[in-house]
Amino acid sequence: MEEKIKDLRAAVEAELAKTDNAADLESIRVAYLGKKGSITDLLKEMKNLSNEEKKSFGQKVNELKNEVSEKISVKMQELKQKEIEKELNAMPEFDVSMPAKLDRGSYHPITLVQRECEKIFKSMGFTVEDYSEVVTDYECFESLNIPKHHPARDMQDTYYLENGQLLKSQTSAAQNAIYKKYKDALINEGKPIKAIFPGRCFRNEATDACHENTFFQMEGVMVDKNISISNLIFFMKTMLSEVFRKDIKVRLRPGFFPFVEPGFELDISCLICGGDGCPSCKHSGWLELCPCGMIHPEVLKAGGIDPEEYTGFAFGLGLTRLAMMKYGVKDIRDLNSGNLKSLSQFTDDE
Ligand code: FA5
Repeated sequence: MEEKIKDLRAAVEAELAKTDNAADLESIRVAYLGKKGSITDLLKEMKNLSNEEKKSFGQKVNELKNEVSEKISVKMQELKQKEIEKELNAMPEFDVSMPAKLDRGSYHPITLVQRECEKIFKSMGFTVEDYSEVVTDYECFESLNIPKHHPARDMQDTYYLENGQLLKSQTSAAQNAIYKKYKDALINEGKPIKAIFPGRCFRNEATDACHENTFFQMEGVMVDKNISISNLIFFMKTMLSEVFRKDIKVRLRPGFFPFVEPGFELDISCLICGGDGCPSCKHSGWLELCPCGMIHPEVLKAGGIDPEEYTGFAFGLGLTRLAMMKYGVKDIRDLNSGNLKSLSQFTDDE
């Protein structure tokens, strides 16, 4: 029996030394330690031994079993380690200090167009103002000559908070605050009010290729003595020729907004279809881009400015639509989609 144990130990060691893969190692384990394995078989032979012999033989077989099991698991670790080293050696060498090949980030087309407009108006002496997205009913409507229950509110249904405030439906909502901010400099120092205020607007809107429920406008106002429609037309023309840098067809037609008198709709010929009509322009060939007009006396009064002494113009440029026309985006919803693949094509060098 002693002899058998010695032989088995030697046999296992010889086989382990030869093995170089996990599958062979598993076969060795089964051949020696499995239910019908050689070491397990030794235990079955114990029934022929005396009680005294059984005790010492059983102890020796168990020692052999533990020893073989330990050797197999050590060998398994060695093989795994070798496998990892082999895989690492097979990998191509690379320079960890090389810059990663990542997609370059880009500005959103609306940001690009907004910055361009800001640059143009700043160069003409306008300040750029920031304004809250959550405003009061007074700011968004009442101060703009739109009392409660006025039908003009229907066009600008928006999202209301429980405290009565609302998400602004138009950047005109900042007009009153701007007049109040700059009126003293106008009245006491003769400094004209020249401000633009871009911002996000919200409307409870059925969306289509040219309407979104969240979009950007850029409001502009100028107030001084003797401001007339000619001033308004000059600034509108300059802005459009600077943004598009090519001839575009524009039309000015009467438009009604309670906060301007007279009021105009400034449309541009659709640059997606060249004026033939398509979903982007509701098949009319024209796109409403920048309503404008002379500021209503009641609105100036609400801002603390005497309409007998001062006049002014205001406009509400549809920035999102401008981005569509400038970059040939057929569907306004693509601009809010967050689809990086389609938005990244507008990357510029800024
Ligand atoms: C206004 O919002 C007025 N506050 C503009 C104004 C300012 C008039 C100052 C006079 C003086 P309107 O609702 O038409 O007007 O919107 C102005 C522009 O915003 C539109 O011409 C259009 O370009 C854009 N716009 C309006 N609604 C949407 C919408 N749902 N999705 C995308 N753009 C829109």
